[in-house]
Amino acid sequence: MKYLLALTFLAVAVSPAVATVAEFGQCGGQEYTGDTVCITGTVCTVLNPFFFQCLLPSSTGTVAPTTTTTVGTPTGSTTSTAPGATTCANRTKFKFFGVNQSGAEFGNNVIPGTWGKDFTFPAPRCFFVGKGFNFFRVPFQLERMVSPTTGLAGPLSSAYLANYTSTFWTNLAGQFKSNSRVIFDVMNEPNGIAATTVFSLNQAAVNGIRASGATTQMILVEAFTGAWTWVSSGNGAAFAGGIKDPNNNVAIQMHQYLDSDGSGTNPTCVSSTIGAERLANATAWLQQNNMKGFLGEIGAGSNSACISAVFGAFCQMQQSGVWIGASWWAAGPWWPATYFTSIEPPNGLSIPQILPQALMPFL
Ligand SMILES: *[C@@H]1O[C@H](CO)[C@@H](O)[C@H](O)[C@H]1NC(C)=O
Ligand SMILES: *[C@@H]1O[C@H](CO)[C@@H](O)[C@H](O)[C@H]1NC(C)=O
Ligand SMILES: *[C@@H]1O[C@H](CO)[C@@H](O)[C@H](O)[C@H]1NC(C)=O
Ligand SMILES: CC(=O)N[C@H]1CO[C@H](CO)[C@@H](O)[C@@H]1O
Repeated sequence: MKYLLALTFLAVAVSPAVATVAEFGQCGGQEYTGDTVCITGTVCTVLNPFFFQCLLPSSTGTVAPTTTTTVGTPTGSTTSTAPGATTCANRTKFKFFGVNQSGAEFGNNVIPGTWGKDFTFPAPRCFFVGKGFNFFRVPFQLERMVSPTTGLAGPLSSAYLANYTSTFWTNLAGQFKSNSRVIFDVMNEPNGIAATTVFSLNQAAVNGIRASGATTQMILVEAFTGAWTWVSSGNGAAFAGGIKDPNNNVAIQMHQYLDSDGSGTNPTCVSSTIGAERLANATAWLQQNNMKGFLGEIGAGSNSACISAVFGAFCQMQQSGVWIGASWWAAGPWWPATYFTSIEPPNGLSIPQILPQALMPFL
């Protein structure tokens, strides 16, 4: 079992330097203001109104005009010939949008484990901040933070905590309780516990966090199962009463993968519409119960069905008004180069296609 914290960075404007754009780099699209000249051998290719990309000439797609960075039609009135869902009308942007940063929770069968061998601390990623993302979900291992021999009430491991804080929060001021860039994420996917018990444990965590003096930050509560079975699993009934928070700043975190069993282990998506379909029930539940949702994990393969499915999921979320944020699974330096949902720069498999085509349109 793992406790998770997540934090947000304020987005920092990055002025693009004048340079040629590398293969797979962005070279145009709606609201894009960066460089438009592709590196020799590649051409600026229109993938959708939001994203033109430097690709080898053999790639399919329309070559972008060389003199403009504003080609593309406004959201909602498109006449684009791009295939599949590429526009999303009448949406409200997420308050928080980012990635999962894995590493400190790795090696969970070796406690406490050795830094650099069993686990690591991912460095902050300007790559994402520069693109406009503002949220990082940072998992850690509970048994490393609090030794099993002293139990939950024992002291925090100062070495683990120090690396956690120094690696991620060097530039963030103060203690957690006064740090407005922190969001508490109570526990990742609590599994094998009755939904009503999970609800009670989350309520206890919220009570404890507020009692510590941390009254300003948002708290995300989770249960096990994906959004698609939020209601049918009994979580909906257990959480319908609502977590009581004196500061009224709790959202419900759910996860959703788009492969056949919803585990996020297969790069094949069920269909190009499975994202919106799997979220529909949870979206309706949030609306009916007047609650806010946060999609803490979503990931899928880099193929056209998955790209459309992820686009459709985010479109529904932003049109619904009840989802305040999302984070892509996953970044972190220890994912193998072949990991199909990796968005770790520079070569993560999600960077060339899903990032520009299904994530960045929703920034
Ligand atoms: C946009 O969505 C809001 C909320 O659902 C709705 O009230 C409004 O009429 C919509 N506007 C358009 C142009 O569809
Ligand atoms: C913290 O990081 C240092 C390297 O910066 C490493 O030597 C040490 O083992 C780490 N400790 C823990 C508990 O992660
Ligand atoms: C969600 O699905 C359940 C069945 O699993 C159904 O009973 C319920 O009506 C659905 N809720 C909404 C809001 O669609
Ligand atoms: C698909 C996937 O690997 N999901 C993982 C997300 O991260 C949590 C831990 O933070 C794992 O439990 C999930 O399996």
